[in-house]
This record gives sequence, structure tokens and C-alpha cells, in this order.
Amino acid sequence: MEKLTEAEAKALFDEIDTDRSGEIRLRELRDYGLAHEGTLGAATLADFVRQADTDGDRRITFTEFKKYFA
Ligand SMILES: [Ca+2]
Ligand SMILES: [Ca+2]
Repeated sequence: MEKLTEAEAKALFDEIDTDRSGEIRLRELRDYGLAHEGTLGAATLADFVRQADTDGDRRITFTEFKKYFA
């Protein structure tokens, strides 16, 4: 996995968090995956949530997101 800078991670997070709730849900990831079809499959997205969601609430906060990417 390629590492991102914090600014890059924030930009990506904001792009995925379309309702600006400050956390990413699987639905938002799915929408993002659909918009970027071919690069992010459903299985990849589910895996990402499992790995990045360290507290297990099935939402990814920026803190969790950053730990995963940056
Ligand atoms: Ca959200
Ligand atoms: Ca979480």
C-alpha cells in the first residue's frame, strides 16, 4: 500500500465522505468505488473497512483512515 501525506489522506477522505459526517461508511465507499469502477471492487472495499476500522464500529473516522494510509 502506497503511503499518502496527511494532506493527501485528508483530500481523499473528504472526497469519499460525501455527506461530510466526518466518518466514512461502507455505503460511501461503495459509491466511491462505483465512481471509480475497475480500481476498487466490492471485495476490496469490504477488506478495507475491516482493516482500517480499528474500533469495529464499521465507520472509518479520519484518525482510522490516516493510520491506514499515512
Ligand atoms: Ca460520511
Ligand atoms: Ca471505526
